[in-house]
Amino acid sequence: MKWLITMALLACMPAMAQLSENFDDGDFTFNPPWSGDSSSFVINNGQLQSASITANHHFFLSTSNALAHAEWTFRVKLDFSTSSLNYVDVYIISQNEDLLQPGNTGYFVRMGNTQDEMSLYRKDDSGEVKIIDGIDGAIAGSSNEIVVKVSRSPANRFMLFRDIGPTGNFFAEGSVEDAAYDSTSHFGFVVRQGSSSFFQRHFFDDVSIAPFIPDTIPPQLVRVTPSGPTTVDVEFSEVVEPLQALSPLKYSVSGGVGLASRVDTDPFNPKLFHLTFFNAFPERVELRLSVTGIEDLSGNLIQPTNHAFAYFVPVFGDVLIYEIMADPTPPQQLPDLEWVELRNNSGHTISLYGWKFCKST
Ligand SMILES: [Ca+2]
Ligand SMILES: [Ca+2]
Ligand SMILES: [Ca+2]
Ligand SMILES: [Ca+2]
Repeated sequence: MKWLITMALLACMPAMAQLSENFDDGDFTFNPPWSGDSSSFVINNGQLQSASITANHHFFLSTSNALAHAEWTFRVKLDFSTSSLNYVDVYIISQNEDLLQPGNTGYFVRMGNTQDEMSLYRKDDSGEVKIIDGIDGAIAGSSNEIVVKVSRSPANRFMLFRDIGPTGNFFAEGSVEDAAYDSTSHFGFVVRQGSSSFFQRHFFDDVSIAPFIPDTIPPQLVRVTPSGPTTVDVEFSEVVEPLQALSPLKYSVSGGVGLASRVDTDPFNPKLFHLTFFNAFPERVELRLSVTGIEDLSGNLIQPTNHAFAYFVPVFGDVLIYEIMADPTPPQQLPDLEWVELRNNSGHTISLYGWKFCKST
């Protein structure tokens, strides 16, 4: 009887299992099963690869998924220059197993088109609508490997991120609220290819669909490093609202320095910003950088915070060579290494970036 009740309870539970697929078993027909234009795909070296050799072809593969508020991540390699006739659509939400059914509804990430961008679209019965317009030229290379992350909160806020390279750093493409389609039956890939130079050049891997986990942790300042008499680099613990972070009014320095005059993004690290101040930093003085009014992408506001730093150009005597260990095979209880011990005599943090240890004669 207990067994019957357990079975009945299990049958009532919604199918909310998460999906994790790396194609490493070499078979997309089971565990989990993917279906659609099966003859137009193969698994090559643990990746799903397009296999169609038909010009002007539009083809798809999809798998079952019931999570419509989730975090989706997947890896895509487009081994060609994208264009208006050569792109992929990754359906994160689809009401149909057949992603290309004309009346299908849902949401997809389009990678490529005339703008060589990565954007989020809503697919309505009547057509498609771009709802997050990604930065133009983001995937303008002749071979593009991208990890894509999309999340949708219970309040229907979509966020789209890209990591090109990949480098391990996700850049935000944007966010939008859209509640049109609240359920899903499938996830999948659509390839649109033009001429033969685009055949078999689409690769997909490392798909994960996991329940949405809300971000309730405010951003923090993790690093403040002076880079010159009026410039300092500031790094946050996570990606923050770019419009807020790019406002010089959000940053001020004690000791009479005052507000920043400009803020620049970093091309490689979305958490890093380069600040310039109107006034020079007094040398060898502990200053405090205050940051206010900056939120993470979920709207959590940074706590009132300040971070100490000191700017100065080291002079003779600030850094001392304290010990030289020149024995490559030490007698006992020491690692089999040679080293030089430096002592910072300045009372302030000194970056050794760019320093060299050399002999003058
Ligand atoms: Ca499989
Ligand atoms: Ca794989
Ligand atoms: Ca764009
Ligand atoms: Ca956060």
